[in-house]
Amino acid sequence: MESKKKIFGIVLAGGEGKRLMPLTEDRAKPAVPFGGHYRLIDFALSNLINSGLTQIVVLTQYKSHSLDRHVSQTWHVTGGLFNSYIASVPAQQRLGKRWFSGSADAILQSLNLIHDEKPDIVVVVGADHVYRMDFSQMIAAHIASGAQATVAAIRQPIGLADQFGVIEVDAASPDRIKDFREKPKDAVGLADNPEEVFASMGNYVFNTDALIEAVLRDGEKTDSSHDMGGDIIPDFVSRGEAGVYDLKLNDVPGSTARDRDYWRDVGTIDSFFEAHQDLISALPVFNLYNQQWPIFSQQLNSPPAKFVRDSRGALGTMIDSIVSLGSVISGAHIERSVLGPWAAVDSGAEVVDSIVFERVQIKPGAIVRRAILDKEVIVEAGASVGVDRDRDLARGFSVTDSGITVVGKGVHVHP
Ligand code: ADQ
Repeated sequence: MESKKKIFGIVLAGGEGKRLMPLTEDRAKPAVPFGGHYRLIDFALSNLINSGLTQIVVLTQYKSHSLDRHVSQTWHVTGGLFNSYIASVPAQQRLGKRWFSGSADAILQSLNLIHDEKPDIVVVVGADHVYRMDFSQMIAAHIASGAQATVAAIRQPIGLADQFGVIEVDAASPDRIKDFREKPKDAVGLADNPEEVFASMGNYVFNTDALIEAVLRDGEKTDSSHDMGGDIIPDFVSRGEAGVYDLKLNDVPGSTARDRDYWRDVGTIDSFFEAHQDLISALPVFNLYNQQWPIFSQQLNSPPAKFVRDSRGALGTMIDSIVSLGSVISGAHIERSVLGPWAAVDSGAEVVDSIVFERVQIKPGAIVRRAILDKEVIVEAGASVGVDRDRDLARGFSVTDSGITVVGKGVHVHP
């Protein structure tokens, strides 16, 4: 980390996450549980803390209660560092009685936080991705390049181009952005691989004055959607001031050949599901056990997970799965699944290819396959989820085209 530069972190956490419904029914997308006891925002915050940032604000607005609680309970900076904090800042309505209209407006409405700290550099990151990244390396590259704004980027399949900001670079100066288009429908693939595009990760490094000027300029525009990717970055590109930082260059301590460059946008139920699959094999694609770059989260004051025979002495089995603290699995079969805290899975029940959140109960003989069960769902004895698509739909559960059933918070599933 450039020790002489003062760095300020902003986490954009106001996203609604409509495509993750019903998991975002009453929580903001960054507060959606992930990988057992984590929340999505823990990945961005862990990366910033591990990168050495000590002043970080989390801008929230949409259904922010559970997010604010998570940030304040989990992310209080300890260790006596002078003026270190991670603060959750709900929409302040400083510029009139309105919510943030877009991510750039969220920064505009929060400029007082930047003015208070007078940083040299502001790092702005999204809150809904699963990845490891050392921002100190990106900041060093930003400073060396002389750009006013630097966008982190990664190669993605061209079929996903309409979900991302797509970056074009000049072969002559590969760390400069020549063209940037937000979510184009007609993206052209890269010269060396037409099946891929260079996509913005939604993480940016700015020189402070340039960021302030850009959001003020944008705030004046009546034809802007006040979006970082849609408006602010294209503005820097049009001025020839935008650089790009390839995640490939990022060497996170303790990362393996498998999970170097790992980055998943978990914006849909399918991608959320797949990212969980990346955690659970013996050689995981994303390694939660890298102690040199820990992913922090709330440390639950809970008993350990326990696996026991059922009351009649029948054995259970568990393979390729994650089970969180407080869970009790008795005589059940768990396979390729992720169980959140305080899961209770009873005799003869089967949980396969599934994700269950906190305090889910799966009673004797119940079957859960290719399903996501939100907090406090109870699957009654002998009931099934994810076995009969039409029946799941008829019971009001959502089922994706790929056949993943999602059961909302607190629902009781009957046989
Ligand atoms: P999207 O994720 O579609 O694309 P957006 O919906 O603005 O863009 O969300 C970006 C981040 O800002 C998220 O973390 C979200 O929670 C947060 N956010 C959104 N609106 C907000 C608001 N009003 N207040 C506070 N926070 C808000 C972005 C970029 C693309 C890039 C993808 C990568 O625009 O260029 O490719 O991220 O996933």
